[in-house]
Amino acid sequence: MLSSNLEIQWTHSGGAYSLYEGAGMTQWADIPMDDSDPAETQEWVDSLQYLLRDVGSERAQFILHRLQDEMRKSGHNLPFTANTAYLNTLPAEDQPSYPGDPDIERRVRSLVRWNAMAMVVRANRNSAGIGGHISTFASLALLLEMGFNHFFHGPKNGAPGDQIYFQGHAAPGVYARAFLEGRLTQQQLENFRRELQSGAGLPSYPHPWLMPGFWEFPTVSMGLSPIMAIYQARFNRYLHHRDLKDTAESKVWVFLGDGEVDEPESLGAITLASREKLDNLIFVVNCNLQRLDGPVRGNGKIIQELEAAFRGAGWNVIKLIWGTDWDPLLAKDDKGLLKKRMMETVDGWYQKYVVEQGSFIRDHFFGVHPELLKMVEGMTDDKLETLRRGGHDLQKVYAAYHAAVNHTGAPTVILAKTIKGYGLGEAGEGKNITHQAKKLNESELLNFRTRFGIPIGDDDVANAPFYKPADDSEELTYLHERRDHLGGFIPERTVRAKPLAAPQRKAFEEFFKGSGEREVSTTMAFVQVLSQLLRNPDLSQLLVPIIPDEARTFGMETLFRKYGIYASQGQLYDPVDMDQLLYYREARDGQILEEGISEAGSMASFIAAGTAYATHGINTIPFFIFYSMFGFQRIGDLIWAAADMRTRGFLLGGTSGRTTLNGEGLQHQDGHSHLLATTVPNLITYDPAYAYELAIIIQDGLRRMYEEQESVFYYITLYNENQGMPEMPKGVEDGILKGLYKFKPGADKPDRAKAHLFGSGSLLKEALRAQEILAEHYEVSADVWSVTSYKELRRDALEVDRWNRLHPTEKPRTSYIKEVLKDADGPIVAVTDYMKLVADQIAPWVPGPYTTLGTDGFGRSESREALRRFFEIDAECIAVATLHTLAQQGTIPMKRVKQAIDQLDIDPDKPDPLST
Ligand SMILES: Cc1ncc(C[n+]2csc(CCOP(=O)(O)OP(=O)(O)O)c2C)c(N)n1
Ligand SMILES: [Mg+2]
Repeated sequence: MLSSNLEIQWTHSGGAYSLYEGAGMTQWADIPMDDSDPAETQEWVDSLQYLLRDVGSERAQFILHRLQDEMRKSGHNLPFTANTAYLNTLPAEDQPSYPGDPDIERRVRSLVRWNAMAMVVRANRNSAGIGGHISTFASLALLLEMGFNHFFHGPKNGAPGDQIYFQGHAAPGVYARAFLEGRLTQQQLENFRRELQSGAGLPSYPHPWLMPGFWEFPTVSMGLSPIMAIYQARFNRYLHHRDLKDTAESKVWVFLGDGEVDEPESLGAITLASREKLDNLIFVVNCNLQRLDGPVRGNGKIIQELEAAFRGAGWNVIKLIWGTDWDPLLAKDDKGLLKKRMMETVDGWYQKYVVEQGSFIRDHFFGVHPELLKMVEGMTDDKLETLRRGGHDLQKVYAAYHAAVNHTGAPTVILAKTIKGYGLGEAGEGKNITHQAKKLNESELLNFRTRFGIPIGDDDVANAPFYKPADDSEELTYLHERRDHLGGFIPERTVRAKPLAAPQRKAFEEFFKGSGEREVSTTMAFVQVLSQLLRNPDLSQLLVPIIPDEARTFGMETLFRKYGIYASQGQLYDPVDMDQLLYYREARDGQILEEGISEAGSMASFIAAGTAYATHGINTIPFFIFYSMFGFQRIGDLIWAAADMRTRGFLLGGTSGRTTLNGEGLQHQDGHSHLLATTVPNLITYDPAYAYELAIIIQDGLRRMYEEQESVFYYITLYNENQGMPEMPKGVEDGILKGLYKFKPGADKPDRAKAHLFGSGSLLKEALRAQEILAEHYEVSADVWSVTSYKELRRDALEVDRWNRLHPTEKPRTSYIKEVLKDADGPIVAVTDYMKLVADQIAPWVPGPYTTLGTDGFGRSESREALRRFFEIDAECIAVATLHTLAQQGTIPMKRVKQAIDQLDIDPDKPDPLST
């Protein structure tokens, strides 16, 4: 037994501490502690120790497995633990020899550290409050530099290259390295966080939008990079299995914070990675035990918690906790006292050891047991203070990475224990404030300089100057040699795919003719457009349909059989519907990504597919169709990341419209995704009513994104209401794309009052019915317009206004909306199945009175008809709104409106949908 019941008291100058070790023998796992026969227990323990000592660990493992088997066979449960001891996973004796030059690498790393720190310090001196982070990279420096020197592969000479997701707040370290590599100028570093300065600056974090030749992945919104990376690794497999690209040698590395794992997205998809056996994926969790405010798990151990989660999910877990300094101590630890102490100490204490002196560590950590004290009696306090953690130990980090890249059959996570603000000393190393440390005073700079041996003289240090050695120095020569060897600089974003010719408009002629007697929805029309593209020999292979378990809702099961659902293992069973034409066919080369119920995962797949033009030089074209309600409001941040990343492709918001999706009620009925979509600058949004509009929009989207290579992507809403699709009127293509065109003029009768009705999507139908009501009963001639995109109309009008404002003496330009409505006399009433604000977007440019009708308020489970009356957007309400606007103008008397309300059977005292 390692210890008996025991409570140890010891004192320290700072006060008294006590440690309760718990009852009974040392526990690694949660097992019952009543030992009814200690002598017998000891026999078993002795046998095991004999095996370990005299035969070997493999034999011991075999015996334990056999015993477990026996238990299971006899129908008994086993105590479960997903944890191993709080030790390095890789035994010290199995470490591979180090292939690099530790000394030069240390010098390079030190320079990167210095420049990264100087970048933040200088930025904050020049511009108080500009911010920046020193301590994250300080903890990560070796973990990244090891990758740069030995593991990260660039895409040189046709190699697929690796994809590296850098911890966002460590960006200064990545810039500092690129500075040494000669890829960034001193002026850029000087203008860190000052992007608008002349000579260019640098964005705070990785943003491909802002540095399209440098950053590949936006990683700073915590939790997104792990999920994006998992699906990136899976997409690499997809490309491989579909023979689109050989990605066998490509690895995806993700560097994330230990605090970051609290974001649900961080761990939310880890079972996909193990299920898919993604051994091309490596997570490195920078376990510096701190987040922004304080410890990540002060009362526990984040590494143990993550080990259990990842092991439970089937990952290969490599714990990298202790540096080489600890190996001799552990070798002496026959009784397991040190291991026990390591295990029982919580992270809050480990953080404290960083800021305390060696004497404290001796008293507090080793002082709990005389034998532990004895173990370190030959070591000075200084030595105890600098006992290294795994993530700061060259040999150990190399061994972990080496094991990770060679592991097969499962993804790997490396849980690397580090120190936040490593090297900052008094300026914040390990302190709770370290995340916010932006400035170092003179003595702190001096200490940093000395600790890392930066060749800057005492007189200069206070300025925190950048330092770059001569191009032919040993350091830079080494650095370049390593990157050359590994395939070029990283990160580097290059658009490798060639422009792809989009199909001509005439290829979509079938959609221009109308559906005749047949009633179809725009969702069905979309599936037909997609099917047609899938038959196009030039595009077919590149299309990536993505669905989160809603294919049947959208009528896409028709694609299952022909194109197959991607499944890396193929189909290991006979599907229940195999005898049917449209059976659920899974295949290794399946084209459809059926992602299960994960909009976040589907979006991550969309991003991987929509950026493959850069990442892999292949123009894959994703079409991600989802319930529009579960798009922007659920995964809006991933959509924002997609925008930043210059993702191309089509997002399709199915079952859209607060009244068109009837029956489903409050949580499903979307009346605002178009509003949220408006916030994404490079997203082109459309709300089409008819099949021909949809076809024109998709054709143009393909042209703009893949032929013209514009950095835009599309959001198109689709409805599930069937209707006869009309033939495309002549000459409307341009209007469809610009956002507005006249669909059906009213009767040309000069004696009648004139009005204009704007309708979008399914509500265009109601506008057309209102046109009839107004003509038949109220002598109003209304033109009906289809508004396909309020966002596009507004974008154009804003651009024109701005140009006119900044060019006051030149001939003013006219916005499309003003141009197209210049002869539109009479009021305009707009109706949408979205909130009124969607239509209100264009109010400043609309001539004359403008009334908007929309679906503000919570949805209801009801029929379409009842819902449209409830939200006051049906034809009758449109007619009343039109008459009211005409009456406000003085064109007709108010009492006519009152009559209409009665005649059209509208209850004037009905509840207001906005507040009920
Ligand atoms: C989604 C999101 N929420 C909050 C933040 C703000 N934030 C930036 S760094 C940070 C703490 C990070 O801690 P950790 O993940 O442990 O990384 P470390 O800096 O310790 O390496 C927080 C909360 C963010 N970037 N993203
Ligand atoms: Mg942390």
